[in-house]
Amino acid sequence: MIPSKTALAALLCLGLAAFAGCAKKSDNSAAATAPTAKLKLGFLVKQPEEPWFQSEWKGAEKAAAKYGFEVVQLGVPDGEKVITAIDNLAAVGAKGFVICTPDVRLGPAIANKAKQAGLKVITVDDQFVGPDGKFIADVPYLGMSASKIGESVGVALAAEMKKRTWRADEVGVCAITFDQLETIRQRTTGATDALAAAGVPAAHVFRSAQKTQDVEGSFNAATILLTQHPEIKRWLICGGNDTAVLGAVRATEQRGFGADSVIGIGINGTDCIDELRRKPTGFFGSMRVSALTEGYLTSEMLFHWVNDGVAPPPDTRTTGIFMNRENLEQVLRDDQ
Ligand code: FCA
Repeated sequence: MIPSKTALAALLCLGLAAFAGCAKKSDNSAAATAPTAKLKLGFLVKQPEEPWFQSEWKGAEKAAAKYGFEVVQLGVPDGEKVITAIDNLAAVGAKGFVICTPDVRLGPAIANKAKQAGLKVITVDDQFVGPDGKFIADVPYLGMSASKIGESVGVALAAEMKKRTWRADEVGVCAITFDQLETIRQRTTGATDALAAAGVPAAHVFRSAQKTQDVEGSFNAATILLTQHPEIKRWLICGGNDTAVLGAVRATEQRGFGADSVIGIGINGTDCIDELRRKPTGFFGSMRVSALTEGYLTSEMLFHWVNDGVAPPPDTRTTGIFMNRENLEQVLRDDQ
């Protein structure tokens, strides 16, 4: 079940209360015995209900176990929660945090707040944007090679289209967009560019924006397209992540399209595992990127920065591999 925002807030408070209690205890014992309180580092994510972010947290825990720090995992679905989380991290003596922000335009406020509180910041997935609309380059970032991964979605869609002997001029492309997030814009553009290169006419590429980055948001965006284009009998679906494609596939099913007339390929490879374990659906596969590795690497970089004074590289990119019903279990075994 997806926890409500109120429930998340309550959890956050509970977590922090427990946390403040721990910090107090160890302060007392530190005075009496040895200064062995563990270093605390935060890992803040915009959508804690999304398996992608839960996998990043797992990766962060792996790094914490290796280097002996404590990772404080907090869900920050809006700006207010981010600010409260930073205050609380500072209050318990944390030294830094990794964040996937709920809104990239909060970047300058988050960076300032962290600086005032003496916390180091690394961004993961969604890069901070300044008031001039440009990325804030002096906050280290780690994320997907978005255009390349999008392009490989388009190439894989075209390959499956050809395998099924569908003609490039008969298919419709349903591209679920979320252009306010640059990494997502690059992914969907990469996919549609590759489809154009494979011969799909521009007039058959339909883009529809999600209002929210979840299954419901893309279901609604896709339903608009399907209503507008009853002439299309075979659909290729792409989007910024798995949930974008899942929602669109559900929308096609509601209109009577099955696995034989839809090819949907997502990105992440974390939010589609149950789907790929089911009998074939229009959700054909996903470009799997290792969220575990992203969580691990960003936490490791933060640890070295705080502990050893080694600043992280400004921009680190990850790549993906194609995952479908055939290689799913093997890919999952290889990424643990
Ligand atoms: C964005 C998306 C996530 C994930 C991440 C790498 O934050 O919303 O689903 O794809 O980039």
